[in-house]
Amino acid sequence: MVCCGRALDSPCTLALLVGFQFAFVLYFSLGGFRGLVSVLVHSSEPEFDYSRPHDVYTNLSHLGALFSHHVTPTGEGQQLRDCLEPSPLLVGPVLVRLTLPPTLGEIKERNPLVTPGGRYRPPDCEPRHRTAIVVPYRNRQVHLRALLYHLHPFLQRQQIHYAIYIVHQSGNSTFNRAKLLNVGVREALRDEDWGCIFLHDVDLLPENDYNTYTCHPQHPTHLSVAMDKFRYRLPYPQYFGGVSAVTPDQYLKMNGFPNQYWGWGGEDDDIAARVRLSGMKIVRPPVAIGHYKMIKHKGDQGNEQNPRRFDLLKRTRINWRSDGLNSLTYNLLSKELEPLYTNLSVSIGEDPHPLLPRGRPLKKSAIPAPQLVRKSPVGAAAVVGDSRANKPTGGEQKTANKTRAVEENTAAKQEVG
Ligand code: UD2
Ligand code: MN
Repeated sequence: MVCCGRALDSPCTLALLVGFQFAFVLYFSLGGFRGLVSVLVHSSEPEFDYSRPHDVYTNLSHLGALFSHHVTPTGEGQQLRDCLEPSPLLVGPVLVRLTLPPTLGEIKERNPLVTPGGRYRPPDCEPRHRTAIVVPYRNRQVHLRALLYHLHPFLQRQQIHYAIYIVHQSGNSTFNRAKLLNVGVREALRDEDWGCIFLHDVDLLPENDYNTYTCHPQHPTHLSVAMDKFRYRLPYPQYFGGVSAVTPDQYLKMNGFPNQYWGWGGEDDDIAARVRLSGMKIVRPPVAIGHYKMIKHKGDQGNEQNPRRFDLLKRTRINWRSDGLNSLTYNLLSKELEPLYTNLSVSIGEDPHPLLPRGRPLKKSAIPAPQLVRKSPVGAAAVVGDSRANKPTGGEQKTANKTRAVEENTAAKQEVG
């Protein structure tokens, strides 16, 4: 330090100046303070460049070729190898098309391997995951087309066996998202022994295909952790809205979802509370992966804010065991295997506390008499207009048995609890 006490032109001062300059340049080239911290403290978060997204149909052309030449990749009768994990088809960030989605016919043309009901199995390997995507729905045709255009290729690149279920609330009564989800889970499990069930808003489009549509074996997963709507941050720690996933066992453990939330809001927080009350926790992908874009929209008629949601939330602790999968009632009006999705049209009854259009409660005398809804007996949903519900075909028998076992199991658990 002796030499530094001298005049400005001393070699030591010069060296110090050059040193500072170097440190300054380094600091900014590493992205300022944040960059410096991430270099010094090694971060386990993966990094993706969202400024250069891939087309969502990238890497799928070889599947189209397999289809058009009717080639079985490993030869007739030969067993397929297990699909690799992670899928070699993944690309990371994908472009989200928010406006003017193609027609359903055009989307089908781009997805030749999707079979009626919106189902898919990888043709060239044995899938490791079986996932049902359940979407609560009413009157959002443009959003639905955007979702189908985006989600089909997104899931095919993940090489999973999947199906998309649209649970359409028929009639004009107040929308009930959580109850529609309950219906979707139950009906999907009657179809097939799904290992994982996704609960998916129609207007949310995933931006990174490393966000795999699979379940954690022990805990419910919340996938939409970073949305453009919330500036790519989790709005609050218990947040469970948007896109989440459960295994059938996890779903049973939490007695499904509440049936009493009519109108907008609260049901997602109730579901999050159920996860905790039933002894599980919420798991999430890293923020860098769980990116979603939400198609901008106004509030829907018939889905006004639910003024009772805060009161209901105070009672989740008391209500969750009696309100849920074990108290679910509905009428399945129809089930159609559309080219890109399974359409479940369902009557789920009336809001017992309906609102006037501007969100004010109706006077009691003006409330219509409650619709008589048949309670679905354990193991057989009350189905109208679908004879297969009473008489399952051979193929359906296995999964129907599994559903029944699952439902009986719930009943048993309920008694113990
Ligand atoms: C938030 C949550 C959502 C849910 C909702 C409160 C996000 C990204 N999502 O969504 O998961 O908790 O708040 O209920 O934070 N829908 C129809 N037709 C209708 C009304 C609703 O199809 O008329 C469906 C559709 O799938 C939609 C979902 O219900 O995406 C949620 O409704 P929203 O989009 O109006 O509510 P939002 O965006 O505030
Ligand atoms: Mn929305």
